[in-house]
Amino acid sequence: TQGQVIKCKAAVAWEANKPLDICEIEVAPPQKGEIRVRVVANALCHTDIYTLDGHDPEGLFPCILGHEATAIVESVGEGVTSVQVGDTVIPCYTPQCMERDCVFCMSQKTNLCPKIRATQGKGVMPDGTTRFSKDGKPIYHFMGCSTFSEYTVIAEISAAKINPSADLNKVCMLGCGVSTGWGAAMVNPEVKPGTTVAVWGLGAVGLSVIQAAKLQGAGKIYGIDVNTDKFDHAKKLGADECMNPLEQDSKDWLLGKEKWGINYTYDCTGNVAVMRTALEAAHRGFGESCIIGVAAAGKEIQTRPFQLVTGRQWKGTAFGGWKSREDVPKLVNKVIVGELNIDDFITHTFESLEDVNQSIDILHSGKCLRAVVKI
Ligand code: NAD
Ligand code: AHE
Ligand code: ZN
Repeated sequence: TQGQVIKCKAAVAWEANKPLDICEIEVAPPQKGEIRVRVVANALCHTDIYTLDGHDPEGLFPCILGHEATAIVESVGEGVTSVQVGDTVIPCYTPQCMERDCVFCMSQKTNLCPKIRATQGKGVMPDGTTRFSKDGKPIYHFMGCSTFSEYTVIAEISAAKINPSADLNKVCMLGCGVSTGWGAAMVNPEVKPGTTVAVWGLGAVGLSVIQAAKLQGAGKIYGIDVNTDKFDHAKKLGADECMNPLEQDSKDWLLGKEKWGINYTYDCTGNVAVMRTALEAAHRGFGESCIIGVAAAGKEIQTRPFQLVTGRQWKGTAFGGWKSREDVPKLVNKVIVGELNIDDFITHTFESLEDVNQSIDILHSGKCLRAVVKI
């Protein structure tokens, strides 16, 4: 199939707020600096459904969603040297070009390589065109991954080559949610031993923040969610206490326990009112509040500047600060040796791409952390 168009099954989002259409599409061969991969497994992230629900200002239709996957390289385009046919990879929506003139890749302060960000946000490959079509009609890419498809094309710089002995039906989650949560407690901010942590939103992202904060030696961890079904998961992964903000104001509750506030607070909901609360519950003088959640189009954050004047720091993270091609393989190895555990995040498994709409319904229902679909 190398150099040929592949016909395969994909789940196409023709428009917002409609079920995905499982149909046959064409996937063009990889061009210069690109690779074509066969997707093995895909976990569903809240950001996929946020885009499908029409909340993403960058959302484009028709598109192929999906960005938490494992895959095997089927063919490579001109000039590709870092991966070969047959390699196992995790497509990463944050690439790492590693070029000496990339100030972001050369900096230890950030993972935000901008090399292909502009075209990625427009749903196309770096040359401005798409590799997907159906009956000649172009279909957009999504987040540089589009892994709700048997085959997809990604940039070489988006491919983290991983140990092929990993359980590919599990480590797909390291393509986004779980890596993000871990990084938000291990990298930026780096939770220090004995400190306090509060997390709003106990989905896979918030729970992985809790898991990593516990491993970092946090002294006290608070979990907050409107869905009380999530509390058992949170306690298992390290939360000391959980509360429902529909019953009591979460800031009042936290400040009643920790007089000057919480050392590290995290929004893992995407709700801008929660982001404000998380900032204002952070410790006077030096508390750090990290935005992980993705807010809907048109939403903005607000607070009194006094909250910052009095020493709280408002920050955010993309992909937990991990430099994708360098760090994701290391995270996979830590999972393989049992140093990091991802099993608790998989609540549902589906045997075929045909089931992808069921995985969406289940994540919407609040009963799911991660649903893995075998592609
Ligand atoms: P999820 O839907 O599985 O979990 C979200 C949780 O938030 C749910 O348990 C829900 O009940 C809870 N919640 C919703 N509104 C709430 C409120 N007002 N107060 C308290 N809890 C509330 O989502 P997820 O996959 O864990 O993702 C979480 C967020 O992180 C999403 O916004 C997602 O788009 C974003 N995200 C960001 C990054 C990044 O790199 N910054 C990476 C992955 C996901
Ligand atoms: N398209 C949205 C932005 C969405 C967003 O912030 N995405 C997160 C990752 S969510 C993963 O599930 C992110 O890391 N963004 C950095 C980037 O470069 O996209 C919008 O508001 O336009
Ligand atoms: Zn995601």
